Amino acid sequence: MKNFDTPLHVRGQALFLDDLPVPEGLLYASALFSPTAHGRIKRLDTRAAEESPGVTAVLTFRDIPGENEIGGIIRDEPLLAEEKVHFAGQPVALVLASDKTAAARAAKKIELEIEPLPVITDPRQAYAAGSLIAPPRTFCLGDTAAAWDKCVVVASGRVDSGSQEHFYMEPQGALALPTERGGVKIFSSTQSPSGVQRIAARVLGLPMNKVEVDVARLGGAFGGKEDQATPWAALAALAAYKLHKPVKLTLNRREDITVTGKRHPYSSDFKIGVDEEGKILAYEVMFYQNAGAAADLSSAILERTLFHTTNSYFIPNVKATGASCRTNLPPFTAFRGFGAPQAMFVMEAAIREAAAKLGVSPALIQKKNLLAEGDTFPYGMQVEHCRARSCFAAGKQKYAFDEIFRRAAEFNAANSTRKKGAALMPVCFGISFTNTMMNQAGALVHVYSDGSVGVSTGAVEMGQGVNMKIQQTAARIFSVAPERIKIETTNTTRVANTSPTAASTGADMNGRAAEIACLDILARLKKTAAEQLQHPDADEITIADEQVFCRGEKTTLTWETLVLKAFAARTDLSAHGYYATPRIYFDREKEKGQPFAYHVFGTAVTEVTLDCIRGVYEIDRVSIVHDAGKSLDFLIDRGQVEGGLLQGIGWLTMEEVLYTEEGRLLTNSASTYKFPDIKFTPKEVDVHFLEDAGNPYAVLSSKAIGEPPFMYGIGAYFAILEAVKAFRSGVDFPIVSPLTPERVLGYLYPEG
Ligand code: LUZ
Ligand code: MOS
Repeated sequence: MKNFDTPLHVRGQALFLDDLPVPEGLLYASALFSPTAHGRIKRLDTRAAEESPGVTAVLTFRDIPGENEIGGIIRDEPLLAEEKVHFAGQPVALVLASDKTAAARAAKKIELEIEPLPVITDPRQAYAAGSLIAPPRTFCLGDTAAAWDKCVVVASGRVDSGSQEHFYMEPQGALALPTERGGVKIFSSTQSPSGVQRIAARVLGLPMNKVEVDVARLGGAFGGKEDQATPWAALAALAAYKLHKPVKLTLNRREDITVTGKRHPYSSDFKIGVDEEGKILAYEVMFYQNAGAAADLSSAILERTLFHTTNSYFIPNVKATGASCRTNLPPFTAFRGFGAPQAMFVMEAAIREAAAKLGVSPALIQKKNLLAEGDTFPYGMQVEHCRARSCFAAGKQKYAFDEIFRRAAEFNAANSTRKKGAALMPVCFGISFTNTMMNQAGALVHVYSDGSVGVSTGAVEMGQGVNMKIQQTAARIFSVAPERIKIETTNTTRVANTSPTAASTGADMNGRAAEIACLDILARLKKTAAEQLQHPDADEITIADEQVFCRGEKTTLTWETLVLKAFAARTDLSAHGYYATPRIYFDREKEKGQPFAYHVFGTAVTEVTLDCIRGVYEIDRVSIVHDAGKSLDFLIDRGQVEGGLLQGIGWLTMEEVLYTEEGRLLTNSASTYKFPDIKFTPKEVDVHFLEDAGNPYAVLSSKAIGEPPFMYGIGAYFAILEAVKAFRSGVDFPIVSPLTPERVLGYLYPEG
């Protein structure tokens, strides 16, 4: 099956926010952003802007009828700045004009005077100053203090991982229409329609039923639109509500990069102890998360960091502490992996330190400590249906890991200016929102009298193919052609109180909700069929390929005639489905529980070649064994694995987000912020899906796919580092990402 959106994308026919037909009287919005990272607003004069040609109005926090507060988890973020600004890029005022240029021009005429205050950009500095989003949290297993004595090697170190720009193709934006009786309808490029609805209602002082949010599709999101699509939607809604006019607010690329949050930079300290066989006996880690100026999702992201402290390994004694540190940078936010990649990067760095000290290969320690069935995570959950070892074993067999390392060593012995490096990267990622409450989903299914089907769920299509998977699910339940199933836009009036499409759970949970609704209708149809066929037992009716069977025998009824008969017999052909992930819970007092429905496993091996004169590197090959359960669609899942991998490689190698000490972003365009392009892509990517891998905890035995593959990219960092060490041994390199060619060159020639 091909993704039904693909032909639209290729022809340019897919409608994104900026492609929606423009309503009569549309006003364009342009925001004024704080140029200063921290300061007190001394003067805000909008008169010149108001008199600028084409301008209808200029709005500030004083125009907000409800609460000037958009914080989701912690209420610490105003929509529009009041007395103070906390980061460069914070919205201060909104200009509405008859065209985009007039709005942008007028925004520049707003007079804003800010008295600067001290700026903190470093999380350790914020921590030392006591500037925290929430109290630090600690996850413990066993007793690390008692374990160090039993270790033959104890290594410690510091790891710094950088930020990452989402660079979704479609920038942030929203279109808001005033509706009858003082409501608003918002078209938003958001992963979280209900989140937008809730916050816009709060800002406008309206009940949620007066705010409707509709989402057709997003041009990418990667977590960047989980929380941070909300301000733009709320601002557009504010203007539409105040001015009784349709309003469109879209950020241009430079604005988007500058003012929106990105992946959290982390700085971490670790200590690891192993025995003579390479068994990890103890691991301690302290994570300093750079949260930026407001909480946003930082505490949830830190929680996922703690959950993924030990990645795919069992370690009997663990102590992991995380602190979310408030700085004066734009609030960092969700990004594919949601804090887990940062934790796994530290774990892998620690393994390398221990391996070097013990005089063994990192692969030996990795293999020795892989999770096995029933092992306990530091958060108390026992691993079930564990596939850490089967993925590793399948990879070892299929890709001959030992051979890869041997060939690299051989190459390095024979070449002096080019070096090869290789690294293994096992991944174990927990599936479910770490906040148990969020693990629920709804669906609304209509079968129309002609046999066509409309399915609405809370899932947002952002290019990841969730609509395909839901279409596939409905088609399989009804046993009809997929073309009969239309996936509707995501709309808060059809499916309410939805969780964001995030945490890789979009298809798992919304697919299940759709499945439940479809099964409901199917049962009614079977009952009708039994009546029509004068057969006593509806359980003996089946539908296969649009044909109705009774006790396995073909009947005169088809899908279409059955639906028509059911309609004539006054049968309800609509159903609402609801799904709440079973079994999960988490006790935040004890920091123990069963937060995840299940885990996704896999192993990657990455091979690179380094040019030791220039510091540039090529990724030769990445070979992956991935556990996708019974994939709903191998093409889509393969695309997710390849895309996640490349995004992960980009995070740790070339993508560098740089701020000045004053908290101003330097890398604010594609000319200064480099992300992987087609030429940087590994020359070969081999994805092997683990065979015979079902999964009882997601729709039709599948597994979540979105985030786990991102972390295979971590292998590239350590493969490059291996190549560096082959050229320049005996030097202790700081583990800092991204490992840009510039940084590699510094490692190759430390003397300068
Ligand atoms: N979003 C969220 C997420 O709100 N909670 C999560 O646990 C999560 N995990 C991954 C990605 N987004
Ligand atoms: Mo996400 S990082 O699943 O919005």
